[in-house]
Amino acid sequence: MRTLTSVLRGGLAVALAAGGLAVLAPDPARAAPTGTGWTLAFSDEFNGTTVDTGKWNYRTDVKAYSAQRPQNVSVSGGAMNIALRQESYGGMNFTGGGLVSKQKLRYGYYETRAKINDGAGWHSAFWLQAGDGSTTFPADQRTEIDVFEIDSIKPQHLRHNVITWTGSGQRAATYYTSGIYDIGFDLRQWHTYGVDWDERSVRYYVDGILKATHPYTPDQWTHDYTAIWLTSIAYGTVPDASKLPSTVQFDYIRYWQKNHYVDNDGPGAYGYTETGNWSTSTLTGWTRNSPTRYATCSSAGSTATWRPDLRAAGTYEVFAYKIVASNSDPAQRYDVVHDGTTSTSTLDGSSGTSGWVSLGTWYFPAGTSGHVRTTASGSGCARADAVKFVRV
Ligand SMILES: [Ca+2]
Ligand SMILES: [Ca+2]
Repeated sequence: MRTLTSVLRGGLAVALAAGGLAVLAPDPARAAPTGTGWTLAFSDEFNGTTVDTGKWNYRTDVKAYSAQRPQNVSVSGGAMNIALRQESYGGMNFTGGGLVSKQKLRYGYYETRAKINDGAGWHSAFWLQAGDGSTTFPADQRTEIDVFEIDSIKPQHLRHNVITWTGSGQRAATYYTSGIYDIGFDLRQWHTYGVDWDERSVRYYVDGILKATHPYTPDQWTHDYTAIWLTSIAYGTVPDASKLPSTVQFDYIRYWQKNHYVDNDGPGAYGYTETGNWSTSTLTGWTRNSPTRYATCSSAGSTATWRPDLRAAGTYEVFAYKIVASNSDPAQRYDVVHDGTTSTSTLDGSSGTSGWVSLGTWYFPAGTSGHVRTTASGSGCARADAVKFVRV
């Protein structure tokens, strides 16, 4: 068997076996993203022999010039491979495919290493959005972050975007794009694509180099949870059938988390509990689509507790989201428990501006021992929304 071995940047050996698919050598040590405090929280190295259907849905929609099929997705040779075919299926003459993570994630650093096909007509992407792969227009579609979009007709060109939606294919106003640009090298070779997404901005990296930055200002300020999409479809121009079948490959997907949020709804609400009497308020908090809560006014002692599961020990600055109203508790107590010690502060909810308020910076062990508890003073309406632990 003819085997061609070459060494790419980073020292990763690649053997190209007869038959065309690159067979990757064992991955080098995982490099964490720039800066401190990152913890790997989700990954698939695609080093097995089957798709891990515990982690992934298949993209199965019909769009543009292709239908997407699970049969086109395989894991072998150290990579996830999407076969691009000329075949009649789903009313189309071409088929593509891809994977969509079942777990929805939010802020952090996401990275893949990918290699697009040779031949015009295919749109490959590493992107973040709600959905299970059956449609790109799910009802809960809000934030779309395109870490890369590459149309194979121009294999040196790509684009990075933040697009917002109100659901089911209806666009919202916010749209940021790098525009399609020439990156100066061939994207049919392996390259690394990363995105650092936080509550204010989205930064895109190719081979570790910052290529574009966009604000993150979702129209509904939803602080969205999104799935990871690794996909390729026939799009833009009818595929060049002389180049088919072909393959798009992804070496791995890795997600690192640094900061921890606990809101009082949604997937992040795992760590939120209450005692006493609380009701849902009409006032807006950190996330417009998430409720805020208030304790029975002028009744002392109701508590709300936010308890994140910190993935890594370290120093975190702790913030509470203060909601200002004239009848809010002017002396709402906050106890932060950090490594067995309690630090107490008092916030005046009846004055100032709604927003994040720092409670202090401390060392926390990993796990769920660290937490924030607020207690109503009884002199106004204590309010509870979200807290965050920001790694410093
Ligand atoms: Ca791999
Ligand atoms: Ca909330």
